Amino acid sequence: MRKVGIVMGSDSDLPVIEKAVKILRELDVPFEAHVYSAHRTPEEARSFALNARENGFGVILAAAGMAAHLAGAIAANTTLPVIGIPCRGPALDGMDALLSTVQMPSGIPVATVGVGSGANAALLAAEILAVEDETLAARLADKRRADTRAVLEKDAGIARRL
Ligand code: RP5
Repeated sequence: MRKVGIVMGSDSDLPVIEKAVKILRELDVPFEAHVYSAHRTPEEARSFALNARENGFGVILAAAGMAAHLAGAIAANTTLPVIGIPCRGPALDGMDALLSTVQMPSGIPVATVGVGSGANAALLAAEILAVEDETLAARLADKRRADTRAVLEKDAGIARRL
């Protein structure tokens, strides 16, 4: 199976990435994580993206906050699918990163999830890899069923409590 590449702009984005890693581990999806910044280490970010396909990656998650150019900068240098995760910063509650990540010019797409949505980013990455992987598709279906059961248990719990 191809790997999920995870790039974060700073180690301060780690709490968001940990949500993604938890899901990838649950689904047994291989991944590799790096701290590369579009602004502070532009050469490393570029080189990672340029070599990602030949290095065995199938999809890339890019998490960044503030003027979040990381996902776009990665997408500019690969035709692998890139999923942007806007992270909350000290001002504007993540709206700055959300708009910076989602508003890509035509020709260079970034599939953007919600602010801080590491879990959905990982699920989307797994769904992309599962297009050609029946075993992973079955694991995703099992997870959906387990998540559904968990909500129905909460429903029953609420009925008992009220
Ligand atoms: C962005 O700036 C990073 O992705 C992070 O969300 C934000 C703040 O970075 P630090 O100052 O915490 O390193 O590039």
